[in-house]
Amino acid sequence: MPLPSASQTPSEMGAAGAQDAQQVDVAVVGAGFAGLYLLIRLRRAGFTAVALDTADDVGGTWYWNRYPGARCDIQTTDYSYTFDPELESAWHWSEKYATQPEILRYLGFVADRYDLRRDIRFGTKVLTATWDEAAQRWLLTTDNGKPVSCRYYIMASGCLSAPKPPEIDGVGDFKGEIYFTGRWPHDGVELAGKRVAVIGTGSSGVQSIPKIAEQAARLTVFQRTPNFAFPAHNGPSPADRVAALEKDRADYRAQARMSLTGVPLERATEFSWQLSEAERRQRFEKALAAGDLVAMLSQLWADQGGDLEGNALASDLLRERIRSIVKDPETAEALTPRDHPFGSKRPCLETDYYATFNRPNVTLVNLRQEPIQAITASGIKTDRRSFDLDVIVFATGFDAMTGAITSVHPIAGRGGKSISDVWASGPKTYLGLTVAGFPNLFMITGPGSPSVFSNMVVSIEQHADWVVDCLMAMREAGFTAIEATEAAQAGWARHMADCSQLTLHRLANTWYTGANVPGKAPGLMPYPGGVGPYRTICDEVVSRGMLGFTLSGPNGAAQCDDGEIVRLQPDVRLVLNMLADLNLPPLESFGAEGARGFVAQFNATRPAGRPVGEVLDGTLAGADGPLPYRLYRPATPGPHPIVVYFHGGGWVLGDAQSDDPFCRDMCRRSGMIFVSVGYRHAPEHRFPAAAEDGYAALRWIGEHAAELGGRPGPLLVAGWSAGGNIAAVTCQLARDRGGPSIAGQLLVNPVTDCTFDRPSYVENATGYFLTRSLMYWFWDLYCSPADRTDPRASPLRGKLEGLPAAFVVTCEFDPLRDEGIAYAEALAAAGVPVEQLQAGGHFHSSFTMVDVVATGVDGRAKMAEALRRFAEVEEAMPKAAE
Ligand code: NA7
Repeated sequence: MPLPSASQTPSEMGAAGAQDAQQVDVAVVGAGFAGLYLLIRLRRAGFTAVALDTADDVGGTWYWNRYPGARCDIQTTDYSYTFDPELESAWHWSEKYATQPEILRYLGFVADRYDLRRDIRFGTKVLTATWDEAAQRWLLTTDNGKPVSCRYYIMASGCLSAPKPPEIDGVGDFKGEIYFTGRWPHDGVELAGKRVAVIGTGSSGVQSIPKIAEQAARLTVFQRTPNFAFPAHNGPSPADRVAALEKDRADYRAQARMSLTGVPLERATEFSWQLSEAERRQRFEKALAAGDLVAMLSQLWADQGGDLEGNALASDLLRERIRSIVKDPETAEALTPRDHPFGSKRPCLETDYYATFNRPNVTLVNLRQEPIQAITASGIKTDRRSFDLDVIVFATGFDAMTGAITSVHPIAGRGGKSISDVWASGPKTYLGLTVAGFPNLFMITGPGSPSVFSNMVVSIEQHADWVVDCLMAMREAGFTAIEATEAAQAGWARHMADCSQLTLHRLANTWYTGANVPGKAPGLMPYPGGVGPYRTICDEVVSRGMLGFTLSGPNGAAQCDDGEIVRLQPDVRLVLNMLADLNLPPLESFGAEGARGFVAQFNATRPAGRPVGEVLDGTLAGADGPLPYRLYRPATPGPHPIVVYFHGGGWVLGDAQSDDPFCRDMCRRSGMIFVSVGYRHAPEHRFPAAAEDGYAALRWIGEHAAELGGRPGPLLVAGWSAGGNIAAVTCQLARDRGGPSIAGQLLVNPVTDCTFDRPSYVENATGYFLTRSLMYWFWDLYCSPADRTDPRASPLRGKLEGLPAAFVVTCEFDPLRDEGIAYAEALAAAGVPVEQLQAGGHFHSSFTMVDVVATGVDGRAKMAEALRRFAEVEEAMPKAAE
């Protein structure tokens, strides 16, 4: 079959090629886990299908990666198809972690059991894929046999299928043997008595190095970046895991599908600071003994994956283990990862990896200290020495995710657009499944889907099910083309970016972010929001009428529900879904006492806040008697600036305890004393009690600043929600009543006005926890309608000139959003220096739910910076508190 010439239009190519093409409904590239399952599903759904693979048998990644020691590092209980219980009982894995040959046998067994080989064209490379607009079909040219004309084209080409080129000068000069772990010869390699080099210490290097060391006369390992690795403890599958699976297989699989990683392990919920050092070590030892990636990545403490301090505790324990095994201190140090947080780069499971460096025939070369200059005829030359070699093994990895699509063959979509061009600045996808401009093209575990952040088999089954269900629904409805919209795709990119804030992946150079391939556009490629949440999002796309897709068919049939599937921050979405599932009665229906009890009960279930230098409770003079306060002092040497803080709760609820995590966090971040004031509540004390208490507290704190450990000079004022209202009012009163002097005000989601008709009140009236009717109730309890226009209730109606500089925070999904923005704008119009943070995807409680809404971190960091600017604090905060 001749290649299409560049001058041919897609339609011409389609018309010419299509004549003698193999006609199918669906063509699939790849005959690994994904391709095989797709064939099963497509066939059962009544579609004609063909799979094409360059290999001469099934297996995909397990066909190619045959290097010594190659194994899966997800346990076999979980790394199996789950779609057919009979298949599960027909196959028995021999070990906890299956070897490459056993996995290949399994896939062969599956291919035979479902008679799949008859629909697979082995030894066939697809050369081009071109969308034929007129025919509304894809035309594939191949290097072996007929072209293929298909309605739908599915890339089941994996994530790590395109090996990276060597990237080192002189490879062609080497007179010895060269091998790539990802393309290992099928009949093995004789290494006995040879001088062998391995370049690369990712999973392939870590697995193969101990095996190669056993065979080779000499092994020299060339390491650029050490990885975190811990023992696999391979052997029989652990009894508890097998028992859990066998007790209720369906339930076990269902839990896996809704878990974050595709493996149903409970994640740690306690934060590192809630555990003693001994408890932390005990957890670490338990995870170490489990020999399980998912356990080590998720079962130590809740803050291990997203917080640098929590992560450092885990990283240190792993580093300590390396020193305990490797005898030569210099080698141990070279093997110790120090340039990335644990988990931000793919950790490895090892079997005798570190111990291998104690062998007399093994040498580690640290390329950070002596880079490779060139490969020569006789071996490898670094800038310090030369190594004579018989064999060089490249374990240098893959052009991951995008490479597995773009390097298969050129793909030309609508208007001849090439997918490589469209992705030149990084992959753009909708759900990691589809790409705008490429109708009827699907990717299984593509960039933008959980893929390599998950148990691949679970993700593959979910994707294949979603795609085939989609094709069936289209057939039913008479549609023949489907394409993601640009808006949906852009929304997915934003959601991906939001999710990645919850991880530390941005702090490492890895193949997850494209950093391993010179010149590749940087950006996190796998979806980091978790398998379960991702599945619910895909399902929601369907239940909302294929949101974000254009569907079309013959006779002008068309449908497009455009939009973004996730507009909330990922953790806000989870919190709101959880609250919706609880189906709680409205807070206002409890009455004031009942609502206070409910909030207290809720607060009791929250984890203890993060430690600060000191927390002490005291009493200050309010407007009409003593008031409690709670003071948070930073651990740094004082005196510190003082922030007078007012908690939220609609003037009715809340106390120091309710806003305790926020105060602790802000105290740590700003390096300032926070004094949380227990002002009087309505309905027992109606307007203006809270406002007057706020001002009285400010005065008292100003007068006692030195005793409290405060720095001489102006105070700062802050508050959230109704507390933001009191903070704003307090600033106005301080200006009008002769002090004390205030350096700046931080208003977080403040109540500023008594009007309820701004758009945010309408758009966010229900569904975002703080409802419009709850706000009505708060206002009714606090303030009679006649008093509401008083600036002490509605500061937006007051005089704004001469107020302290302000930082005003508003959230997109908050009824109070627009009055907060209105206040910021009015302050600016009155000549007050104002900065705004309009937080997209957040709700009213995002910033104060410190322990739950981790995406609030960035906002709180900005608030702390603003406070420090107001107070003219110049010295940098210690790193750990950032
Ligand atoms: P990885 O994890 O990408 O590892 C590749 C290794 O090769 C890694 O240590 C790289 O160092 C090193 N490397 C890459 N290019 C070079 C050059 N030019 N010079 C020296 N060293 C280099 O691939 P694997 O095959 O081990 O594992 C892939 C995945 O398969 C694994 O994560 C599991 O998901 C299964 P670097 O870290 O880039 O400095």
